[in-house]
Amino acid sequence: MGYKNNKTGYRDGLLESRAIVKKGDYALLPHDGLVNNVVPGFENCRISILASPRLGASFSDFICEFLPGAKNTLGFGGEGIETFIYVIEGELIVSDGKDSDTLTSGGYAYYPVNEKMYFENASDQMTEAFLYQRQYDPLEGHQAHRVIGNRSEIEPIHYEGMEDVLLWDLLPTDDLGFDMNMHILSFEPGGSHGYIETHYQEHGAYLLSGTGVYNLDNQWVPVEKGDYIFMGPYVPQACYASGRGEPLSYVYSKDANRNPGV
Ligand code: UGY
Ligand code: MN
Repeated sequence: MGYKNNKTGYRDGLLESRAIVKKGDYALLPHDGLVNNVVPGFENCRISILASPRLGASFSDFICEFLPGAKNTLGFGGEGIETFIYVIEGELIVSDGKDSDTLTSGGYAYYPVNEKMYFENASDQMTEAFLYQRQYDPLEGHQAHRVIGNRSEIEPIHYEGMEDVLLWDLLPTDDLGFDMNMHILSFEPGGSHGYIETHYQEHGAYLLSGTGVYNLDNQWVPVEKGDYIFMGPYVPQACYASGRGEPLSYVYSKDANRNPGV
């Protein structure tokens, strides 16, 4: 059920959901519970707000379907804000108002603080994309810069030495100008984390494919493609991939390169 698969209205059985919301700690937002929001600037789009400060996140995430002719001429991001977009499927023109890049499936763009992103879907098909925005945390003597890329151009690494778990780092990992990174983790069926992580950083993860079980604060919950997971600071986390053939993979953000302060 839900707007993402156009199954709304009367249903035969009981209302039920896999959603879990523990504000500030973690949340699982299954795809069938997402609702279509209005976000100023996004025209001809079906957009759903995922994590936000209201959930306890230091960032906001969105999943957006840009219908043919969709655009954003108001701009996404801007003063004090850094932005990121990952195209899951379709084609999207991303620009700063002058220079533009056409992103296709697996394509992404990071714009540093104060640079607005503008969008246009000039194709005749729907484009689905995952978006992120966050207040940039500056560090004296260092600056982030614009990054345009595609997952297919990056050689993934075996995550912590495991053959069946691959990691793509979408942004530079050796530049302190970046206060966050975006990654893709992909687990073949049967693959898993090597341990249950507990760490300072937050994540917002959108599941691109597969099925599995995710450990959130030591509860194992089933997850699948199209679900969204928010993991707040220190929340215990790990997953096992299940299913047949298709890896469990997700694109996710992680704050980085800053002193937590006292
Ligand atoms: O980068 C990470 O912390 C990642 N391994 N976390 C996660 O997948 N939940
Ligand atoms: Mn983690």
